Amino acid sequence: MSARPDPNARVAAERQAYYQAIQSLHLSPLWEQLHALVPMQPATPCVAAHWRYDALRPHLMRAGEIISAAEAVRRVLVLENPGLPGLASITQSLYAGLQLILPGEVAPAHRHTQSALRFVVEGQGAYTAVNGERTTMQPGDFIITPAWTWHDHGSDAGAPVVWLDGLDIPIVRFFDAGFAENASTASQAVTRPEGHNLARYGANMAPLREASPHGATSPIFSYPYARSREALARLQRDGALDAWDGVKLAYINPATGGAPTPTMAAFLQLLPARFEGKPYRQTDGAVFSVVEGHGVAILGEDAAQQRFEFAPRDHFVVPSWQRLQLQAREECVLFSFSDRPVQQATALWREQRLDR
Ligand code: GTQ
Repeated sequence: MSARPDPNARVAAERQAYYQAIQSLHLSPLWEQLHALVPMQPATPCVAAHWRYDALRPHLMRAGEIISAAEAVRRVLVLENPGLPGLASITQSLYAGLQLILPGEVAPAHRHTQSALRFVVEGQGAYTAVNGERTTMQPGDFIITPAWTWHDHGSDAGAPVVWLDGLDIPIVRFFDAGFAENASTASQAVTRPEGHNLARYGANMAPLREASPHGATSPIFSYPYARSREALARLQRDGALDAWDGVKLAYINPATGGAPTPTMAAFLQLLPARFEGKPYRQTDGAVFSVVEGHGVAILGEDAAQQRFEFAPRDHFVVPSWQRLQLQAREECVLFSFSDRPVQQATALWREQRLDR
């Protein structure tokens, strides 16, 4: 056979030589990567994952034996997305972890430009201090730490306390805008009695002659579970049921009506017993913390479908644009958070509510 030069091979070789020639000038050809850079729909490396509390709890308690809160500064097991190894991220934009405080411990005061939220998972009687005021934690309480505010955690409780930490660490890393400082004392001075904050901002009222203390972040730093839970129960009694969400409310910054932090939105929802939610997808990947009840989260579809049978205190993550359907065996309450305010501020957020 005569060796005819293959025109395709010749072109390919010519292009490879060209790519090599421009590489040293830090130039690269867009046409080789356009489809990946501008995808037809979100193509995230983040995967769906489920952390069962029963399986994880012994390891978290073991952490309490091998290191103190004082030495660890924050004794946390990071919920790391299996698709994002080494990045300490649960989605591309968000960090989540479970923090343990034992009786008598203090997680020392510091501040950072990352915003944080807490959702109390187990135990009661630990506290978080923000801005000279402490809030005592009860299971299901939603607590925020505004960016650049001094905060320390501690416990006068008789038993371990565990909460979910949600932070915008990957967003701040993306913008290279991270600053942090350690305080000179482990516990900040308490200058206001507990509940002062809620009296000033938590009754749909506000002080007359002062601006909201944390700018774009909610002036309320603790949203007690009892109140949020009662609102959901009342709406359920009134029949205000959504076919996709059950009864779902968003936590708000009362000064703006928007999300409680500039980067993270948070939600609480009730699924009545035997609820079979319709499927939906949203561009904000979401982290769920199960408060009450057993149910199933059905993610994806067809061969790629995954079923997470969840129980109280379990956590799971739903990646961006992944189909999700929620089913409740008994009455369930779910907390969730996402980067929705960032996506809305940048006009990126989308959702699709599907019929089947
Ligand atoms: O409580 O300040 O899970 O700074 C990670 C980083 C918690 C906190 C985390 C933090 C904190």
